[in-house]
Formats: sequence, structure tokens, C-alpha cells
Amino acid sequence: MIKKSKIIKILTIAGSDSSAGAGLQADLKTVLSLGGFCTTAITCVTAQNTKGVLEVLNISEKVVTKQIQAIYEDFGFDAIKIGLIPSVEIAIGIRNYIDNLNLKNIPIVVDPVYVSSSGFKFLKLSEYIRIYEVLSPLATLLTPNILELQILSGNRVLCIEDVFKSIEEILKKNKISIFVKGSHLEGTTIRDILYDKKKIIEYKSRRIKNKNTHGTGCTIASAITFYLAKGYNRNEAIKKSRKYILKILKKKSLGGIDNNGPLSH
Ligand code: PXL
Repeated sequence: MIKKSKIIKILTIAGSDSSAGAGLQADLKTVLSLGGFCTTAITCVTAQNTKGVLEVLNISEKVVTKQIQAIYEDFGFDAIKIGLIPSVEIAIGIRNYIDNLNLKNIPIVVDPVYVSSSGFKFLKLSEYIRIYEVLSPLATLLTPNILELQILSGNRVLCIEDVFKSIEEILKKNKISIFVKGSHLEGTTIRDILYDKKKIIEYKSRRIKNKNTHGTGCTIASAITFYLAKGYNRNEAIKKSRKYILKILKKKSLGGIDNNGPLSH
């Protein structure tokens, strides 16, 4: 049932982006602009702008899980979004903490962040793979982009057929729902794919010319989290979130020195 009047509460477990384009800042802006309330458990602080990442400081596993506890024991949450997780230790802490809460029917969207929009790799490959072995079983929906799909499946992904094969590869390990953000594949049409309980749904849209797209991945994942929390099913939540992202991509944005500026939520 769709919750109409209730204020939707989202907890994002994510990294901070000083330029406020991606990370938990993107989640806060997205959920706020959709009418919800977003709390944060910060996993790391990144010093970055549109050009690159200067420094990353990880928060301790204890402080990450304490932030989740602080929210759980007060506001609570209708859904959780997991963004940048900078270490295996933090991933294990989050998994154990959430498992112990025994949450029932709370959507958990896991956005497996590997690289910043400016191209900075946040993790070693082996660590990255281990983190999503730990976190994927929690996921109501896993939302990789093409590069992340490639790493998690071990396949090269150059075309839409590769996307289908790679999803099958991930499903051999975990029977979860996966939404692949397809914008990194070439072409004037963007094709995103949802694999939901053996059903495949394809979403197509014309590519919008906008070079200021820093944070698009975080934004669509947090919009989906919001709509799932509101009671929409995966397909409806994705349709609404794609509509939202297409709308903000058409707006005038701040712009970066070399493009890659933030979206206008
Ligand atoms: O867009 C992925 C992402 C997630 N989280 C943080 C980031 C970025 C990209 O720059 O900085 C903190």
C-alpha cells in the first residue's frame, strides 16, 4: 500500500563528498526534494571536487555502527540505502549490526560504489569484491553501474547482451534483485535493466546532453530507496526515480571547471 501522508524516513550509510555532488549529500538532497527525511551514518570523509579526490578518511567501524544505532533507537527508518563502504571491516560491522536488528520488510538498497565520477578508485579490487560478498545478501536491490557490474560478475560488459550474462553470473552467488544503471554503455539511448525474480524489465530513455552528472548514480539509488519505502514495488520505484533523474538532468546546474558538476536537485 502506498503511504501517502507519512513522512518517509531513509537512513543512508555512505561517504561524505565535500563538493556535495555525490555521496550522502546527494542522498540528503534527493530524499528532501522528494518530501522525505534522510538521516546519515557516515562511513568516510572525502575531500573532493569536480576534478578529483584529494584525500579520504575512513570512520571507524564502531562509529559507523553507533551512528546506525543512534538513528534506530530514535527516529528509526522505513528503508536503508548503503553507498560507499570504504573497508571490509566496516562492511562486516554493518552486516552484523543489521542482521542482529532482524528488520522485517524494510527495503535495503545497496549501491556498490567503486569509483568516483572523476575516476578515483576508492578501493582495491579484492577488497571491493569481498565487501559485496558481505553486503549483497542484505540487498532488496543491488544497483551497480556498468563498471561495477563488470567487476562483480568478472565479465567484460560492452553491450546489452553482456549485461544479461553478467547479471546471471551474480545471481549464481546471490538470488537478489539487480538494477543495472546502463548509462556507461555507448549510444544515444540509455538502457537500464531490472532483474527481479527471474523477470527482466528494460527501461529506455534518450541520453540527455549534460556534462554535469556528478552524483547521478547515488541520486537514482536514493530515489529508488525513497519510493520503495513509500510502498511502490521495484518496477514502479525505478520508473518514478528515472523520471525524477531525467527531470533534474534537464535543469541548469552549477557546473565544474572540467564539467562533472553536481546535479540540480
Ligand atoms: O558516485 C559515487 C560516490 C559515492 N560516494 C561518494 C562519492 C562518490 C563519487 O564521487 O564521492 C562519497
